[in-house]
Amino acid sequence: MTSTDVPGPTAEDQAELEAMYDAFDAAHMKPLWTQIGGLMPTVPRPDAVPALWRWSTLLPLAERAGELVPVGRGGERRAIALANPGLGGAPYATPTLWAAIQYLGPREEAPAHRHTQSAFRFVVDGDGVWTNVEGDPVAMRRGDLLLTPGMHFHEHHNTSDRPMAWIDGLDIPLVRGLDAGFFEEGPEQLATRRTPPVSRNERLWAHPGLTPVGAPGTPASPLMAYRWKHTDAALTAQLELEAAGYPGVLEPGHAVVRYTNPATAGDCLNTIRCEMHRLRSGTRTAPTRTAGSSVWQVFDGTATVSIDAESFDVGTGDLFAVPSWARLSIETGGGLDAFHFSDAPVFDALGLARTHTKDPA
Ligand code: GTQ
Ligand code: FE2
Repeated sequence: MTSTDVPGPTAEDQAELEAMYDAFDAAHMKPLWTQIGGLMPTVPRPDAVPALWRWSTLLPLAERAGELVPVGRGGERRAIALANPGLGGAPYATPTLWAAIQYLGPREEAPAHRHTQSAFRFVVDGDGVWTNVEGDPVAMRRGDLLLTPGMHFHEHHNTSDRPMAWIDGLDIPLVRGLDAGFFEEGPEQLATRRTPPVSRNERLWAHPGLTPVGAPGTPASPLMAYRWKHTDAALTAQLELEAAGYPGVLEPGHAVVRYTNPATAGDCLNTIRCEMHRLRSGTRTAPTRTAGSSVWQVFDGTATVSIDAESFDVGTGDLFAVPSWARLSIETGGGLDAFHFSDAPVFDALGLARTHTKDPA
């Protein structure tokens, strides 16, 4: 008997199958075999798409919110999230990362609170705001990365007569997906309006290679501020060494520093990796795919960014999202400094980290 002679399902068989699927539905059960392609794809198939937000769009809208919307208890922060168009209207830049522009007018204050979500601020321009982290006043200035690890009380206050805007990065979608969110309001009064030039945590922890003996180490960084002066010097030195013929740079013309916990050399936050990239003028990075999603903000310079089939021309302040396993390449004519944050620590911790670099085409 050949296979063409195998009798097909009878009407009776069909009716039994349909009854079984109806019974699955009624019992809240789902068979794997009808959806395996969507559940277990051969490579990640993110809903998030390559997306671009221009600073020239974000900043005027944040200024408008500054005119129309007060900051205070309840809303907590005047932060406006970047919503990836692939994520169905959710206020998420990627499935794991929140990215927002936050704005404080002259003399404004954002009240104290703490939460299990980890946070950082990155300042593309301006100064005048202080963030008190556990009562320790930390100045926010151009090029600085400021941390608020999970469950640290924090409040922000603008001591100047000028407004200030910056970006926030948090693991809000990850923590939401894990149902791990806890949130507490802090005191109504600011912990302090003091504005010391150097925060207590920097006085303890901001000395390269020197660990304060007796100070408690923590999984997230005990250092809350990474100053542009240091970041810039590290990148400058890497590229100078490369130019002098010494090894140690990631790829030709591409220097990267990672913001780390000085007590462990691990990532500065438990769930978010932060890095600053510098591309020498005329550099193009090798096209790379990485499991895990990320967001970039141009700090200085211009570039053309290719993410899968998309291509964006970007300049200072512009942000773009890179979905998991999207092919990324960055090309700059005049040179580029770009801040990058990702969910890489989560992928590392769970054994999910993968990366693939192709030869430049
Ligand atoms: O500054 O404390 O963009 O709690 C989102 C949640 C900022 C903050 C955000 C927050 C904050
Ligand atoms: Fe917060």
